[in-house]
Amino acid sequence: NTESRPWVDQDLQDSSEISAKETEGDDWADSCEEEDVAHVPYSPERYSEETMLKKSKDFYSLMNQRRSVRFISPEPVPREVIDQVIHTAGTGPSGAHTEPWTFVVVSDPEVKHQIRLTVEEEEEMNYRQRMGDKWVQDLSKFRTNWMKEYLDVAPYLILIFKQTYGILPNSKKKTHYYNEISVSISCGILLAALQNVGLVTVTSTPLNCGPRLRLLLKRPVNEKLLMLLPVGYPASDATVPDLKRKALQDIVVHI
Ligand code: IYR
Repeated sequence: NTESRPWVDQDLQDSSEISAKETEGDDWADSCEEEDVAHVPYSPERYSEETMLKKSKDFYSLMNQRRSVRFISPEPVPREVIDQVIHTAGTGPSGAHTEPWTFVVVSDPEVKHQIRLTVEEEEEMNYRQRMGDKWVQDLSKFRTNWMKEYLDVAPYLILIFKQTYGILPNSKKKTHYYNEISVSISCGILLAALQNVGLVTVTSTPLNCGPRLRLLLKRPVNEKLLMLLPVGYPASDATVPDLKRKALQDIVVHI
């Protein structure tokens, strides 16, 4: 399977790469079916070294305040802000510019509740059986469990799907190179964009919920759930574990 798709690095394999097998023998587009594109000049703003340093520190300070928050306020958030942060996430780089992402924004209380029921049912089995004692022990300091009140309470749930392949207007399949890492990068940009507007989230990757949530949200089979982000303002009594981050010298190597 890997042989036929050389862009799939062994280390980047995931369950969706394996399940791409099921699509074998289907009608894939040839690259000649896509149009050529013009190359145009690019000259973005350039800053002085002093300004660069200031901006790099300011951005660090903003991002260093980001925390995974599991206590979210029900207070409404402007829909336009959510749309705009997703617009920003969509600026991410992607394999062969395939933009293999779908952001499903759920604000309907009934659908949020269905998502909660699904996630809690699967997470209870994850914590009780699938994850195993070591994993559950490793998480105990975060005081997480399978109960996810934020899935009802947060004004928005953003479910990020990776499109494992595209579907062209002629209904042939289009290869989405590096779709998992492309969408993951886009999620990182989304987290930064949320932080930038003072909203909070927790990066949840609900184990074993993908297929059920995909069906619940009526998404096509080429889409696989990558991440679920409950989004809102932090609850006034929100707490976070008092974690420390690694020092710069412990994460960088200059050669
Ligand atoms: N997905 C579960 C468990 C979990 C796993 C890791 I790794 C975390 O850093 C936190 C939680 C949950 O959301 O509770």
